[in-house]
Amino acid sequence: METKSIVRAVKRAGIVAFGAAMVTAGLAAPALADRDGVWHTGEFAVWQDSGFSGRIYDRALSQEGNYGPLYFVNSNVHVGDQASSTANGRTVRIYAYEHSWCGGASVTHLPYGQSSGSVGYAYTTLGWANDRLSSHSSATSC
Ligand SMILES: [Ca+2]
Repeated sequence: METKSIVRAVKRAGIVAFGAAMVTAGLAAPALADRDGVWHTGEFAVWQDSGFSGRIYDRALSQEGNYGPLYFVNSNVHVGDQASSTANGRTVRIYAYEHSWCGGASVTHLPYGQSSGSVGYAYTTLGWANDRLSSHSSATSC
């Protein structure tokens, strides 16, 4: 518990540092607003419906180990096994998993804006993973 809190604090600090670096470089800072119902640069988001529509869960974390207890923003609908489209606004590769805690098969999301062949940073439909995603991480384990 304590370790997870520290990890989260470190990740938040990293996000702030990233924003400050962008401002310093003279680039637009990401309009980051965690779980405000709008996907922003820096956030990994899942939508309940395909085409990036319907309820959303937008979060500036590289890892959510268990979608089970999470709710889409401003709703009483759980995120687990409900996602139909996804987008990675983070600067790291994110894997979205079939099961909680990085279990089962995964869908690779390249860093924001990147694509290579059939692999991209965003998916308007999820194919086999439709209504089956339960966690995500920048690592291959949670
Ligand atoms: Ca947001």
